Amino acid sequence: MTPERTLAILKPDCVRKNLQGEVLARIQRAGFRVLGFKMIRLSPIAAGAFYAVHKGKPFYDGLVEFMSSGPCVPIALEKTNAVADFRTLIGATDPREAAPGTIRKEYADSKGENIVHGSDSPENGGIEVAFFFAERELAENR
Ligand code: IDP
Ligand code: MG
Repeated sequence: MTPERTLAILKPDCVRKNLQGEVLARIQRAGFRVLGFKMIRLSPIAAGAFYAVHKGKPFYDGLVEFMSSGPCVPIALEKTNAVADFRTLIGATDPREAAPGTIRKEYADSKGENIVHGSDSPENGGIEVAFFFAERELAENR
């Protein structure tokens, strides 16, 4: 089966808590291959564009403010069934509802500040990886 791509983002709360290494280690131990990662600070415009699908929802402005509040770490990942397996690894959006042992359950404080992003479909996995990475930044890993 062809490996699938998904985009993870270690969100600003993850970076502020110095959990980047710990969370990435868990991702790697779960069998994901890291194709690329970088640390950047999103502008409010870039954060708003990335989460454009949520525009108009009550949490949108807070989400944009949070995601642009400090550096974050986008990570391009590859694995068979990457999108679904990654969402299983991170758990439900709200850490209170996340299964025991998931990354959000263990590290997240709230539904808004929930440590990590994961793509929601294989199609969006490809689109979101391309939002942060040029193909030539990933090609060396193949
Ligand atoms: P997901 O990250 O689990 O895919 P989405 O529904 O796509 O969840 O929402 C995107 C992000 O927006 C969430 O990860 C979280 O940071 C934030 N968010 C979603 N729903 C709420 C909410 O009800 N209150 C506060 N923030 C929210
Ligand atoms: Mg989502």
